[in-house]
Amino acid sequence: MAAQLAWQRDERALFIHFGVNTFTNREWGEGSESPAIFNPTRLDPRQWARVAKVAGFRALVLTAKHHDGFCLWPSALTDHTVASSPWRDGHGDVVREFVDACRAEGLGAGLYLSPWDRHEPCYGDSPRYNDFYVAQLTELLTRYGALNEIWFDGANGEGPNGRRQVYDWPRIFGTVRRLQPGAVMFSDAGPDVRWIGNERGSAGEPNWSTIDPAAVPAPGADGPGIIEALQHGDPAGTVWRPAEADVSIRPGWFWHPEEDDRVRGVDDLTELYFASVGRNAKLLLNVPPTTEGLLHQTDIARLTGFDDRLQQLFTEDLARNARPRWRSGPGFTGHWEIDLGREVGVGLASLQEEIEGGQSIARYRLEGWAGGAWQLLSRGATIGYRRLDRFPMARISRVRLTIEEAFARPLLGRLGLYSG
Ligand code: FUL
Repeated sequence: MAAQLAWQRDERALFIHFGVNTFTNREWGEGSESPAIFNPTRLDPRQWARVAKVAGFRALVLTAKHHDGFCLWPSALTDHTVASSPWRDGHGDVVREFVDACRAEGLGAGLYLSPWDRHEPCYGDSPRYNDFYVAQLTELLTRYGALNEIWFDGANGEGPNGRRQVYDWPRIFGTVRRLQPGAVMFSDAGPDVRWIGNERGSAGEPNWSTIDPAAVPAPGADGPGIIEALQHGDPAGTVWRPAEADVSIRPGWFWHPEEDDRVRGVDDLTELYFASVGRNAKLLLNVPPTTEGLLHQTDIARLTGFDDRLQQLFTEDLARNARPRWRSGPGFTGHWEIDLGREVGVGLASLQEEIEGGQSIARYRLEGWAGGAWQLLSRGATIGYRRLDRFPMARISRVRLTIEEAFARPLLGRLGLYSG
């Protein structure tokens, strides 16, 4: 589906965790927080979106409601919302400002609506809460124009009545598909894009964008083999469900002043990029606003430094003007060879399959022609949308990408070479 391809090509999105937890300095609210505590002094989603834009992020996802049940928009279904807060005298709508800001910067806008709700009394009374949840979702899907991602969290605790909520996922997913056909839906169980299986920003090796839908039956499902299935996908899987790696720039998801000196540095963020985007996943990096409602200066500096580093690494593609020639071997094996026309020093390769045609490469090796012989630069399993390999600098005049195993005829998207 076109939305999945566009979503993956965005490569980097910013996750924005903001809500009552920002003001209580907690990670998970109880649901009993008073809306009176929600009062950002300088809230400015334009700042979030501008920072995202200058730092090379192409979309943002906001926690419209976290597990505490507090809504960042004036939902008609509960009074546990911004309308009951002192912020903008109860006339504000963070979701509106967020979506408008994303649009103004030309970025995708996504929303997270926690299924688990520790405030709502009907939570756990399954049919009633499903109605409530779908109605809240409908507000978000119909009031704010086109959204590009809807994020369903897997955390699912017990309701006040001690019963566990049984979600009507087909109805929930169907509502999104009907009202926002251009949005991708994220959860452990897709249906469009899947969780990578950890919150460390690290994709599996191999990482297939296809998966067996029965391996992860519902969001929040746990059991043997689920994390493995999320990490690696499955070459025999019947659905296309590329992975998203969500990770925070700080130890927590929400802003905590005591973590202001524990913000990931540029090297660390660059490693995250290699471990996520460089292994066929999308990076969803969380950067939480402060009680002012602004991103912190340290986080901003790290984000722009991170983007500068990537620009620096990927400025000059040494294989830019070269044409790969394919030579097929038995079955779906074969190799592409590129004559670089001169000797260049390379230490980094970007390999891409043409994912409109799916993903088929299961094992490859990359070699460079150096001193009259082929020298191994890197080898790996899957490529998919993108695979980034770093290796000791080699001076080469030709490069050869050999497909040792594939499940269908491989289609090369791009092969980029950089000094690294
Ligand atoms: C988890 C939640 O419990 C965390 O608070 C956070 O929102 C993270 C992205 O997902 O399941």
